[in-house]
Amino acid sequence: MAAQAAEGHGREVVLQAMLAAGWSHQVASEALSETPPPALPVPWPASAESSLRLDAGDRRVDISTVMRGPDLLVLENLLDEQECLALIDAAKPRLQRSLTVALETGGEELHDDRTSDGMFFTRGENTVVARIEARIARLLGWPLENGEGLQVLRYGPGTEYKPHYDYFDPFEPGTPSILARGGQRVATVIMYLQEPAEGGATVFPDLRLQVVPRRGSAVFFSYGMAHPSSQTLHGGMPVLAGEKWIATKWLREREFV
Ligand code: PD2
Ligand code: ZN
Repeated sequence: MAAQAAEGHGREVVLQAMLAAGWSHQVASEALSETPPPALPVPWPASAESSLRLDAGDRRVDISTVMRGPDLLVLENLLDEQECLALIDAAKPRLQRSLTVALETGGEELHDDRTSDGMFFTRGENTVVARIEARIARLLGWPLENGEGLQVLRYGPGTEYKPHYDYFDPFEPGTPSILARGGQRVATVIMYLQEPAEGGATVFPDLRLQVVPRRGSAVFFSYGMAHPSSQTLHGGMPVLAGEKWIATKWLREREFV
């Protein structure tokens, strides 16, 4: 059942198979939502638990916080100020009200849970984007090709991103078409390009953790299981004053096409 779900079969298909095998409807649907899919390999820098800094190729990145289970790092100086400003400048003319993935169809839709403006760069779109992507790949030991294009978001006062999981729900009917482009998401890197005057922390409610959105720093976390037991529920708290800008890199199991 979990294997079928991981392959992206719709919940309905798996449910029908269980009913045909003699499960009662109630027991089958409860089991479906409770069974975690198999754990996937995830990125993790080998020396993260012993080093103060990580080699990211063209620079050394400072580690300020390490968590295991769920696996999470807070990184300082992942980006320099010029890189943050360059991403903001290049993104600004292309911002649109953010869409979220519509899991029922695999398309995108406007959603009140996410009130920021955003855009996507394609992978390697300009020299700054390419440099940052190479840095993340080196730092995490995860193939550059497995990354989605960088997303940039701008949050003005009063805007937020309500808590959610970044993986795709294996039982939603739109998931198979999303997974066809590189498999599941297995990790997220949220980079802070501009800090707001007030508010805007990234919150992990299950961990009772808030990461302060400091320019140039980042939070990395992984989720080998596309299931709430990953404890990777996270959200962007409302910005109370000023503007918060972030860039997000989502990493897939395989090459993202
Ligand atoms: O802006 C954030 O703090 C935030 C919170 C939750 C960003 C994302 N998720 C994301 O880009 O997935
Ligand atoms: Zn997120």
